[in-house]
Amino acid sequence: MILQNRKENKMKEKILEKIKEFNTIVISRHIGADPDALGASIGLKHLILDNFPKKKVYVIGVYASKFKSMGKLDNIDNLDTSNALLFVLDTPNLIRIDGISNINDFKYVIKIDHHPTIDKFGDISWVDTKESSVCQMILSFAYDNNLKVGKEASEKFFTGIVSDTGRFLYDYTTPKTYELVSKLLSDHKINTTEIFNMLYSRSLEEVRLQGYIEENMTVTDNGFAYIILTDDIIKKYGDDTSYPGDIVSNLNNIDEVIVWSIFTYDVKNDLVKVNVRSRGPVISHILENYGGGGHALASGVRLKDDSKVKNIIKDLDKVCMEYNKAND
Ligand SMILES: [Mn+2]
Repeated sequence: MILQNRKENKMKEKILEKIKEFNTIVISRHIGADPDALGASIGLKHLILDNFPKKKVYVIGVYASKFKSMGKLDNIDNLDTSNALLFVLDTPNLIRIDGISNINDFKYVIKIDHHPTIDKFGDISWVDTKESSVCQMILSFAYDNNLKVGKEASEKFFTGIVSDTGRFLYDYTTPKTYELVSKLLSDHKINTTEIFNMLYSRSLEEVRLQGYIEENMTVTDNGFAYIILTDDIIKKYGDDTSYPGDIVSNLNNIDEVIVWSIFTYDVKNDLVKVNVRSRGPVISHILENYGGGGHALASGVRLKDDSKVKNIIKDLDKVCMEYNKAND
């Protein structure tokens, strides 16, 4: 443990050195931005500028209208990146980096992530699957290096930690998480109510879609629950294919269910989105087999068509069966 910490502290020192060394810094994160990815990127930008106001820092990627209040994103179309430092946050594989076609266009790359590694990349790669969120990692980086963490950066980090821990529910919420958040809230008067409203207020359509799912999902004898949302259903409940991605986390804590999944036909983007959660069996490897991935207990994949849907259902049900057998 002490060795692990020593290694981590070295890494944090080295990351700070690189921030000091480069004048142009670009920050990216995974496609389909979520509050941790956005909070970490925008928070890191504020953190760098709070401490090194002369640096040029850009946060890139596709804008997420749902989280627009978290801050503006930048455009680097005309930026010469050959002497720039690139941060890739919260992204385990190259293909999911938002807004960057080739990381080799940058002089130096730092990866910071808490997903299991899929692609090894980065001149520095700080990956720790025990961390609740990348926001938590960057916050501890800031405190350990005695950096000034301003109010805006603190708000972003708080938002990401709250969101990725499911409001301190998931088991990688550790004493360290509470310690960091406690310091953060002591240092700044943060309007947590506003942040919780932004994260958790939902449209009536989305809530009704959740009702439809709860009413109509199939639950197998092995404890696997799933539903397939066709285009008709999506249209009936507001025509927004991002809803299932939020809803899936709310189906937790059902006695009869240990793994659950939503398959969503996204006709506009011509794909089938698969969101999977578990409160027992590890499911990430199954989704990796189909080209997706994520965390051990929270994973997903985007399929080009529905030809693999039946196989995924079969594989997930089998994982549940084996898990039940092993834990009988
Ligand atoms: Mn994350």
